[in-house]
Amino acid sequence: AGIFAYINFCTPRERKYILEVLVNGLKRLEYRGYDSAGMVLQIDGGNSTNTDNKGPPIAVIKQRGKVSALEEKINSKKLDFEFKFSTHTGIAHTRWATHGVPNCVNSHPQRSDDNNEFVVVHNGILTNYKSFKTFLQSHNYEFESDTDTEVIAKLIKYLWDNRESETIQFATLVERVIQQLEGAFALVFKSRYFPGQCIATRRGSPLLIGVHSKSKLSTDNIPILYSSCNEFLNSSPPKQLKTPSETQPASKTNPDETGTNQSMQLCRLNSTTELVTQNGESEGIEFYFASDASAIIEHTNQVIFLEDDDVAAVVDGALTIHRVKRGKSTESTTRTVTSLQLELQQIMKGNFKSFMQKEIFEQPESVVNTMRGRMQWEEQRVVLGGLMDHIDEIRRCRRIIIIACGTSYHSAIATRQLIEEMTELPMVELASDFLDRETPIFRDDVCFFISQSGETADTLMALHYCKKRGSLTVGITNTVGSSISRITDCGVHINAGPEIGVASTKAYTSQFTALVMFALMMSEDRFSKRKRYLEIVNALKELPEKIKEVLTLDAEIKKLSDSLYKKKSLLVMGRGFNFATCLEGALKIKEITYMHSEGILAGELKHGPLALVDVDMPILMIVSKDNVYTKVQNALQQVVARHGRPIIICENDDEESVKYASHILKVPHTVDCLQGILTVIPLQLLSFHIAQLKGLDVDFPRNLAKSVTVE
Ligand code: UD2
Ligand code: MG
Repeated sequence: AGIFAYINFCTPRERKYILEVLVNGLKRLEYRGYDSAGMVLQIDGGNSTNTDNKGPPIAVIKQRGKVSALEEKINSKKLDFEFKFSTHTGIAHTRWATHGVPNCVNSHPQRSDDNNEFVVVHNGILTNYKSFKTFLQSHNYEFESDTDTEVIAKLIKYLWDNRESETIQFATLVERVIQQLEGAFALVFKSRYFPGQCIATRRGSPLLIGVHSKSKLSTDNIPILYSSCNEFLNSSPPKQLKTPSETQPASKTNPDETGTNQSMQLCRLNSTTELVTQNGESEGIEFYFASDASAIIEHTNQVIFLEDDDVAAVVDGALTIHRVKRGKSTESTTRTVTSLQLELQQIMKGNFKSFMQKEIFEQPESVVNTMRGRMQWEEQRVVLGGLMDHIDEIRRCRRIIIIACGTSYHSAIATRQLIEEMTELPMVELASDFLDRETPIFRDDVCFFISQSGETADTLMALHYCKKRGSLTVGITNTVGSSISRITDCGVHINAGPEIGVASTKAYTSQFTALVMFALMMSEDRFSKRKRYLEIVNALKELPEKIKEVLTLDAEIKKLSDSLYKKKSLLVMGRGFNFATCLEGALKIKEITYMHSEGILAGELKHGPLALVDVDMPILMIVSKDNVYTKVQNALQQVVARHGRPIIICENDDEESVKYASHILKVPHTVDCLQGILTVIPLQLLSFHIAQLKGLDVDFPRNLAKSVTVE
């Protein structure tokens, strides 16, 4: 998803121009993937007579599909495109559904009510919106969408409706809102009550501000304004917001810090804490808010990166940064205006050669998003909300049958051993073969269907087949509102974000992670599995950092691909927890490099594949320090005895395996059942670099489609 906002203050701009800037901003973010788009615009310059006393009216325009479809919709409206705004705030958004299907009403901006009193755009996922929804509904706030985001728009209106003072500031309302939110967000707000203002904030999702002005800026260091909001939190209802699941009770705040009216005073703007132009005026200043630098760079290279829980306010062309409380003394008390350097531009789309490469490098974040709100680290618990209502039934079942195709099938292979260990139940099936065999299915079976798109034809047919036979059906998909997500009885959205490259990468590691979480959830109250359970929970916590470490192998892998890209074949060998990596690695190579590649179970070597081994045959072996380490060493010896000189992916401290390698790729150690996530990434990178060297289109390999919706 993407956010782009544009504010021109005392800089006359035609509506046409403003629209162009907003649409263009969204187009720069298109590469992130989305399924719908929307924006909020001012209807006039604020001079109209307000029939409803709510401030100048604003328009929310939304459309399912491409940004260009939104553009068409706007152009078809009867708007005066030549109208000149001296000051205007426009906010635009591309959405990727995480709550509710992609449609107009679920798109952003979300609004507080029919009059658009408050509107908001949101990137990220809230994990505690449900209790607020119930709370607000009980106070007669009517919801129109299925999104988590709508709660934010309603909540800010609730706080406004219950304000203690007429002079309350927009930024203060936003501060109060975010104190109630859990999960990840980047937010930009606009309100009819605060014309000419725009408030932005973030936690866990990126957001930056670009500034463009004719004259020099007043400062390069914007001091943060601290406002202790204790006054609000300690006050009695209805101002105090309580919900059934309130996790941060107001009493937590230190009473010493309570100062009456302090918040109001501290929040007041003064010229030393504002970013304006040097002549002390804000005339001729323009601001851009975006979730990604690539949308801003064409307008300005002067940017401010917001930190978690910063609230940035543009009021009458002046920018201020607010925080509720001063943090540790080591925390910076200013935000710096920095110049976007080439270095930074390197992390932008322009410098990723393809979606696939971008998605490979996204994996430290995408696995976090898969775990967000579900791994409760402090309690060492796993809560897959989508399975809660059915987990007992799943625990009681006779068999678990996991059905999938391609990469999704490999994620099932990768986690089968753990699921087996924790539940003593599963089987894994290829959807097409499962159907060909007309596999017997019964009412006491639980059938899982894994698919990134949620539309994979064979998997979908297997789902219908199992449903008809009365089994419980569970989906694991990346696409909210997809057929599999809708038709299954329950399931897990992996929340990896849109995957555009045809060769699946981040969806694989997120499916893997989700299935591991499922195995944990199944065994959470089994005393005999407790130690193992905790070991895995702790490893999941460290996983994102370890993925980052693996990604630093990129340059080395690029070099390695130089020696491989002219070869005809690559054998990938391993066993146990790494077997799935062999299959998935070989699939990546086949898919995008068109080179023959085969994933070989090392235990099968003697039964045939060994005949392929000689001094010329490229071989890659995966070795981990797990229960099959000695057996893999044996296989390695057999390969070496036939003059094979394998490339070896092993753990950092493996001194033994490296002796026989032509090339070594060392990855960090994690718990055995997660090692496959760390070992598959070098193979994703390898296939990417080989395809690059061969001059192939990595994102759109020949003969393949992103979602296989035909049998
Ligand atoms: C929900 C929200 C999530 C977050 C969280 C906070 C949605 C879609 N998700 O996530 O964003 O706010 O609550 O607690 O609103 N389902 C299927 N088949 C599938 C996948 C999912 O039936 O293939 C069902 C699932 O059983 C559940 C619903 O869809 O009823 C949402 O699934 P989820 O995994 O997004 O659920 P959860 O609780 O993690
Ligand atoms: Mg969302």
